Amino acid sequence: MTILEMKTIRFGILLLTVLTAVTGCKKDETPQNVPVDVDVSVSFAGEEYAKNLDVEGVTVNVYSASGQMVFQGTTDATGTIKVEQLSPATYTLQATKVYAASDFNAAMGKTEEADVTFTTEQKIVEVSIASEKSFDLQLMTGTTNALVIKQIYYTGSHAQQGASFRDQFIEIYNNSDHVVYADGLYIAEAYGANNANAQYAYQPNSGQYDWSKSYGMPANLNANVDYVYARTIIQLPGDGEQYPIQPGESIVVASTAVNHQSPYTGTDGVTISVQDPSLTVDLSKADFEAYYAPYIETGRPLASDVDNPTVPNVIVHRRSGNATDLIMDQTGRISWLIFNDEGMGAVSSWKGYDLPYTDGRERTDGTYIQIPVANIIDAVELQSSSTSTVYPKRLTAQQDAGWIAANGGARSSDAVIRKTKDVVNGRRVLMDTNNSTEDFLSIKANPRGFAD
Ligand SMILES: [Ca+2]
Ligand SMILES: [Ca+2]
Ligand SMILES: [Ca+2]
Repeated sequence: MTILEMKTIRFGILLLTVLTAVTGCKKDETPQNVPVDVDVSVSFAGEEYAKNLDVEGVTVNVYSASGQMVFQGTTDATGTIKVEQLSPATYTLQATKVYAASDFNAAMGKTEEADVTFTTEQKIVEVSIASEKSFDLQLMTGTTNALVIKQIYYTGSHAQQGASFRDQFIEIYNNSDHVVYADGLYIAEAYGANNANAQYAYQPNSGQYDWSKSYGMPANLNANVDYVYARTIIQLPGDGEQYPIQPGESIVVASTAVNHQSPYTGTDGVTISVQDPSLTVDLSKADFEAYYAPYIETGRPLASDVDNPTVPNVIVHRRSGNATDLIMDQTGRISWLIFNDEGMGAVSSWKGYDLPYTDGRERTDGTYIQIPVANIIDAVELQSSSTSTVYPKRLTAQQDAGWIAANGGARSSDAVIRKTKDVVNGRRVLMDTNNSTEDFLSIKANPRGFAD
């Protein structure tokens, strides 16, 4: 719509309103249909953005109830725009700002390769002479969904005194006010480079693999921005409505669903026990567990990988190398995500690619499955520790602008967990600004616990 058209429409609305007001009003009646001016303000969700990014020049769109854009403009230095002469009605407000990667990186000290888009929710508002006259919109990267990764216990516990990698788990939380089904949910690791090696091609800013150079990668795909690449892929079972998660409740997916604090018998008949039970956790009441033995065609299943008959097993689509259980990288150099297969068909039919060898060698074994960003529900970028070198990110700012690390590092009994943002009618709403540096903190692993 051109400005002239918009002006014409606005004039039309105004004229109609004036006519209605003139013909419909009795002497001492308040005119209900006179146009009103409203202020729309934007702010960035998350302190890091609020501190470093400018609220000026953000595009604000106003749509009618039927979805027609009735106004578009950009915010001033205070992040506000006045929308004048809106006729009383229901409107939808939304704001957008796109940063070129170089601008975003300069302002934020980041290593993004592609444009970073911020959007707000579509806020539905009633505008009338009696209504609120100012509205706030929060700018965020990427999307937020009902299900979020709440806790990742990837470090495990002390190799001798604790349970090493055996007690690892991922907890997934329903952050919404309605029931969500866990059935069919996928969990995967986002794989990537940690060090540069002349064998492979890398992206210039992030230092991450340049997957567009992988053998057989279609040239029309935005291989580094629109996809992530995974080795481990597991899926929760269920027929669609078998595993409801209530609002404010979570599910725990255990590597092995036993009480790791007590001795148990391994599949080889040998007792597995820990010297210091306080270092580990009880996962006997987990909702799901990874039981890898049925998937191991060659080699020996792991003795500690027992099958708790009361805890349903996940479907294992891809194992990391020859992994004999769901064993997460205890140093945290692998990030984790949950996703669905909407519009894609079962993950078993998805394409995989190998690393981008600079010599262009043919590799058709599809080691790393290509997961569309559009199918990602939530993702968390992990690093090896909160102080040392930051490894190249696997996720763009549209999934996770930051990263988080468990304080104690590998085998420390520490987990990363999402902070609580709000408590609404007793239900905790966890923080999800798609920046895990701000959304997460480190605690001693505590299945179904909360950070704060
Ligand atoms: Ca297991
Ligand atoms: Ca089981
Ligand atoms: Ca998120």
